[in-house]
Amino acid sequence: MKGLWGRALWVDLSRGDIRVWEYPGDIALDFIGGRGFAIRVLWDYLQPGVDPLSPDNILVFATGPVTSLGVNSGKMVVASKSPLTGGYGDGNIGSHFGTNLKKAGFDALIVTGKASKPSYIYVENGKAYILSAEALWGTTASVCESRLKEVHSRSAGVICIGPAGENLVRFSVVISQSGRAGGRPGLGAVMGSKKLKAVVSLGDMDVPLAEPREVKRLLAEGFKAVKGKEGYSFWVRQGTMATIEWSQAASVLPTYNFREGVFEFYRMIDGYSMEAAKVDLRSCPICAMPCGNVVRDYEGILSELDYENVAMLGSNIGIGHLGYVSKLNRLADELGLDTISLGAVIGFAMEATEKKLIRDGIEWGDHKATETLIVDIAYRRGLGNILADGVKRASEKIGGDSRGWAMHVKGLEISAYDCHAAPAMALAYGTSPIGAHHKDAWIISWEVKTGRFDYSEAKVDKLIELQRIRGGLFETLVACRFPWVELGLELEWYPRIFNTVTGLRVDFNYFNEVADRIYTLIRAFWIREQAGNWSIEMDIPPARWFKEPLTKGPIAGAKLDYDKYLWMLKIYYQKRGWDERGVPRVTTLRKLKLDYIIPQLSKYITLQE
Ligand code: PTT
Ligand code: SF4
Repeated sequence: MKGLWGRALWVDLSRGDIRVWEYPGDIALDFIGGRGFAIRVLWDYLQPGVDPLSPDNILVFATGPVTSLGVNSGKMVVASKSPLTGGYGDGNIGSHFGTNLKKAGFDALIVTGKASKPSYIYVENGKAYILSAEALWGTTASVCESRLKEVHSRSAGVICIGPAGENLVRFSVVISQSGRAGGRPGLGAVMGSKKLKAVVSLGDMDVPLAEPREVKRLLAEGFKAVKGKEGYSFWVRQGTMATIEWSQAASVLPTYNFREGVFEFYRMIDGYSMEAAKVDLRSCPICAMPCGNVVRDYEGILSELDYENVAMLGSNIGIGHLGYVSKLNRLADELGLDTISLGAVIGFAMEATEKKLIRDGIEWGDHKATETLIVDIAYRRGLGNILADGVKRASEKIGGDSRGWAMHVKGLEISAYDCHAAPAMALAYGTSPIGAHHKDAWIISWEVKTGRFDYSEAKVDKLIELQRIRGGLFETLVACRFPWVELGLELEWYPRIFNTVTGLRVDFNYFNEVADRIYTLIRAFWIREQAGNWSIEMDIPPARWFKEPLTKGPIAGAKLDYDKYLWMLKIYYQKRGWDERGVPRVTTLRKLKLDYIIPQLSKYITLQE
């Protein structure tokens, strides 16, 4: 397939071995790239049941056929077995590392083993090296990146971990460009466990394209279309930060550990407050609609804000001051912690303090104590050490009734949308392939518009449609979904660019089938890695949303209905061709050309026809 090199770099850090893998063409045809490539590699090559923090875990950085070409295609997928959830974990990060890796002649970098001392991998035009990172170990993300750029080139792309990844915090992320983060399910810790401080790339090779002139024309057309969209100027003013105001109006802004959906001080942290403080606008590489809003925190230091970061480190923990929130966000970026999980574990600790389940805890809204706690999490000290393992494990240690308000699904903390009155969004969290993340189906905006209190088959259909587009198309191409989601770039543009890049002639049926194959293989991976201990409970959000109604705002009294949620979940399984336990059926595996996994999957669970 054109648009891909058909080559990946395979680096074994234990043996110091680097080899070029010319991977079989059917991987590209059946899985395209990005997330598809990653799950195929993990299923085929990961030894079942490995400890995610052991040398045997596999870490994949994967681009796709459109990565590095233009119109928001400076993205890549990072994936591994997650130390937070024990299942499949991935993230999507905008970084010059991805574009340079592709231009260096590789579609992906696969890392196994563990280095004997801190190391980093440097890739440049067809070659790769394992180099010492002893002088970088212990540095924060921005210091690490700038030192590596001084050594290699200002144009080099760098992805690195901060102290949290080194200390194996289970929700540590990988960081790039000081404000791009990826791999919520602890992929920073996977790097740390391999003593891999960073990956660096530099490349200037052009990947062969099927119709180069038409690609150029379409990219120019897409670029112009994005710039001409009605919402463009507001988007570059506020980006994802506009969502604070929307979430408050819709009563879905996570507040006080997802007890409520409205926050009394939301105005102090919304998009307009951000605009007043904004000093810069950054972006991922080759972006047509930049959204990296940079402000100064209360100490005058730069911090790049997004909706999720501000909601989880603001309203969810009772902090209504943008300068304070910005400092917490900056700490997360420097230390390499996922802001969503961080806000969730801190909110959990504040509620546990209020309920006297922990002594010497932390009060709601105490920003100074929160700063200290964040550093303690990154360095695994005291209460921070308990929280560093994520909210699920923390609730198992703390006990009481905390399981019901430990806000996660499958071990991944819930991102910033409250679901007391959003059953389809709750189902999106329940069935997301990495745990409770919104990226595969941000169905909540459609749901609030079309009837938020309904439980219906139409909602399940919409959910699957979104999962196919967002979790399939965008995660395999690999490109930022915002031109389509936020500005309404026509979805049809994507198959057009894909066809001219690759030389294939496909339509949405092809992309939907690839997406379904990926979803089903990821599900099989979860079941295999749980050694068959799979249950429908894994797809159910926390009890809080079913048992404790909202007490504030225009929809006070709202809560989810458990039986109706289960009803929608069962319909979801049927539509995916999975049985009533959520396990893929043999017929589905065959239909999706996944026959070859049947013998192995059957060892872990009885498969139904
Ligand atoms: C993403 C998750 C998100 S989703 C946010 S804000 W968002 C948080 N950002 C963090 C951060 O910042 N620092 C930090 N230390 N932790 C953070 N954790 C949270 O991580 C991101 C954008 C955003 S901003 C979103 S929605 C879109 N996500 C895309 C996606 O998933 N796929 C895709 N094809 N396109 C996307 N475009 C948008 O990209 P994860 P980024 Mg991120 C500082 O990685 O693991 O997927 O978690 O990648 O380059 O920062 O861009 O309101
Ligand atoms: Fe990155 Fe935002 Fe541009 Fe998407 S819209 S590529 S997240 S800067």
